[in-house]
Amino acid sequence: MNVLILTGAGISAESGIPTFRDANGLWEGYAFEEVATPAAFARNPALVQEFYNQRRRALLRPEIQPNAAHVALAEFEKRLSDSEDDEFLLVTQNIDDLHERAGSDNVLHMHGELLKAQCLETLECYPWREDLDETTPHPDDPDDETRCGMLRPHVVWFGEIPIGLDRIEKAATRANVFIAIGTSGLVYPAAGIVSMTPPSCRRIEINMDDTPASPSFDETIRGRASETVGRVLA
Ligand code: BJW
Repeated sequence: MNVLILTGAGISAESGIPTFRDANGLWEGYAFEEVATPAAFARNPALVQEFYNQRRRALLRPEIQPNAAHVALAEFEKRLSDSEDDEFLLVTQNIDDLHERAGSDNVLHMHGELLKAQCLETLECYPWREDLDETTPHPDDPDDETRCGMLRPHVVWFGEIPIGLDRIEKAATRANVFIAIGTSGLVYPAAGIVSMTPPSCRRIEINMDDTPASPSFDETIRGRASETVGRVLA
């Protein structure tokens, strides 16, 4: 069995990480679309860095932990890995590390990772848990203050190409089962993955509400991810 999972902000909502498009999707008065673009970073890097600094600090708070849905996915992957014939890929749009903390191994972060920083010059990525700003020294050259401002959060902004698209397309075209969990189906190309799966694939959407992508699925399961994912994967 080839299983492809796509997760979005809804799976981490019950762990205390806010979704993007809820009733008040504002940060300090800014719509997140205003701070999640390369143009915003070019215009006001300090503002954009602070947006991600706050989210990084929040992610590292001890009370933010994987929930039952993250755990159910990790346990399902372990069960599948007992058979050599099975393939499993967990594609997440989330930049948190809750899937890894729950024990998932085969995770592809198509929109990047909050706990990594990227050098603007070399595009090299580094594990990163601290605040970033224009004065952050480069990790390869920590004493050289002249190289300040060369690091950005390792995230995919609007207009940038998501990570791992070839691998995602390959997994989608081979999938027997595709499950999208807690994603609004509004942001492309993630929202188009369901249409890459073959007609024989069983497509399941798990969400609290209907989404624009719902008609593309064979089954739509309504409810909280923490209560539904384990049941679907049992
Ligand atoms: C629960 C729950 C619970 C709540 N249980 N469920 C016009 C038409 C089509 C496309 C475009 C267009 N104009 C521009 C574009 C392209 C653009 C795009 O899609 N824009 C749309 C908004 C219109 N896309 C891009 O720019 C992408 N790049 C691109 O297209 O490159 C060109 C290219 C691609 C491919 C080949 C060649 C060229 C890049 C997109 C990058 C998105 N980046 C962000 C920010 C990442 C960093 C950060 O986190 O700050 O990614 S935006 C933001 O949205 C974030 C998320 O990953 C992404 C998706 O959001 P998600 O996860 O779906 O969250 P929500 O909040 O929207 O929904 C939560 C859902 O959970 C809801 O449905 C709830 O009901 C549910 N839920 N609690 C279960 N407990």
